[in-house]
Amino acid sequence: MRVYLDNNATTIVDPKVFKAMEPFFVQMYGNPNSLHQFGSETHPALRCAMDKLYKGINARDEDDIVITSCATESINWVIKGIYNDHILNGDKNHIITTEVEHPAVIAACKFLENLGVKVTYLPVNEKGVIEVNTLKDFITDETALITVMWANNETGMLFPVKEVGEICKEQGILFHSDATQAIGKVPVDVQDVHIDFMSFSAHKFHGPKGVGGLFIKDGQPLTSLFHGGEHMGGRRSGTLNVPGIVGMGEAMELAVENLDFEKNNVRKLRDKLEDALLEIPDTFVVGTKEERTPNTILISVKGIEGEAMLWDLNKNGIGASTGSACASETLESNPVMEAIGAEADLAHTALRLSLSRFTTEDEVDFTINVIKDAVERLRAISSTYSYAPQWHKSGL
Ligand code: C6P
Repeated sequence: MRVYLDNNATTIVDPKVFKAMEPFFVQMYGNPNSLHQFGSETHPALRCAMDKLYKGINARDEDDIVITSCATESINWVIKGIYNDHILNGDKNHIITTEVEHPAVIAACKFLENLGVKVTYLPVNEKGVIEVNTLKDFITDETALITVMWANNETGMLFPVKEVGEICKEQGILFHSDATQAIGKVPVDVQDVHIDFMSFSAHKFHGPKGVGGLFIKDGQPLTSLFHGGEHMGGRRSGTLNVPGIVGMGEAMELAVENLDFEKNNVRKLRDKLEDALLEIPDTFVVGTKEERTPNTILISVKGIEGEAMLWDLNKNGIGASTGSACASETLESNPVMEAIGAEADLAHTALRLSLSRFTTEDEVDFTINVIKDAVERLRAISSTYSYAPQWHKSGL
């Protein structure tokens, strides 16, 4: 059996999405900006996809969405664009974000720090989320941007974006949220939450890789990263990725249609897996089930290095991760576990299991058995666990 439990890294393309994309590779391959029929025959599908996208997040209209290549691009665009428009060319010099953002946010903020921008990285509580009161304490007259993720990629924890949006509105601060892990898992409504910018990537919700988007409220100005032609109204130059956009539109529509399925069915399987794993002594999961996206578990299994567990799972055909795919090539400890205050050796024991609407109960049952066997075997040879039985009694 092959079991894919790394859906926060990427997801399978829904066959319906693939089918919608197919005609735009070898039949309707024209450049939409060309004046001949090869180009213009792609227009209806592009318009339809843009409609599905803006409706999926309840934006005002398609002009509020700019297609990019991925969330990383969208995030870099917002952060560097605001630097250009409001910090370099204004009187503000401060950005607030969190310690547990995706590397795309953290690295873009570090880049700006090197250029002299002040950045506050908000700490998180033991559940891995920020406290709104702490955020208020750090706001100054110089704060140009607050960037807080909608859902964390490692823990699945949902962030208080509605409250953050209200604070930003009251104080006249721009608000960006990285919703990459929220779309398709929980409702994302840009009119319900006061939000100026929101980033997303199609491949996280069963769309293709290499295409994403940036929601820009009321199409407000944001200096472009990519200069060139007049694509996307001149905001993001580069020939349109027609199959990608069509696929992302289809994936968005399906994601919204499947939200109840996520909330009920995916969550039921996730909870079954989590409850079974928590029966193993000396395990803990970050954050409560209710406050997380329905598909994610970040579990610590004391005494077992995450990489050793992954190796064992992989041998049995199960794909999982120790955390963000962007950081997992290095054997560093899980940064979110560190941010919640876990000891370094515990932060090395993180295992991220992320399900999708394609995960089956048989796969979950198989995974439970494999993990239980692996824990028994690996703990028996673990120098930190088998020789330190007192861990059983101690808490975190
Ligand atoms: N996180 C993970 O394993 P791209 O790669 O640009 O499509 O998405 C970047 C990104 C941005 N924000 C969040 C919250 C994300 O989770 C990701 C992608 C993957 O957690 C790959 S590093």
